[in-house]
Amino acid sequence: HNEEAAAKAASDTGAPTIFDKIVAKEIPSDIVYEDENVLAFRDINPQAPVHVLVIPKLRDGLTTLGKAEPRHTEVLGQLLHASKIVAEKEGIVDGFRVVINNGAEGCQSVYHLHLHVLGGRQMKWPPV
Ligand code: DGP
Repeated sequence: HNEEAAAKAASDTGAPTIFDKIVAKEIPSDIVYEDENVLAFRDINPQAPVHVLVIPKLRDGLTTLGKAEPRHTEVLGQLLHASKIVAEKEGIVDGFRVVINNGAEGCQSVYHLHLHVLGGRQMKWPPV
């Protein structure tokens, strides 16, 4: 599958990603929620009627969740809480999914930590 192949081609080099430009508003995005530390914007390739990415504005080493350190616990909590705010704003708070793809085998393609907030349809389990 092409998307999986593309994800597997990407790797955690620590290079800046497109999300830096989205945070800096150098490239446009459809912002759903923003505060001092967190930005949430619609995924360009939505996998559900609601598909929003929630990211830390400052990557601070969090290319992946796998790089998390004790200093990141506060922002990790802010990201989860922002996901709930997004779900509320989008009217899906009673049924939604939060996903973090980690690394090539986890199908991660952008190496700036992001939570996918998905909903607006019946989700399935397992997610395959
Ligand atoms: P992941 O595969 O978990 O690394 O997800 C990265 C997501 O980022 C993917 O669903 C598509 C989305 N994405 C990539 N580039 C852009 C962009 O320039 N704008 C927006 N809105 N989303 C993007």
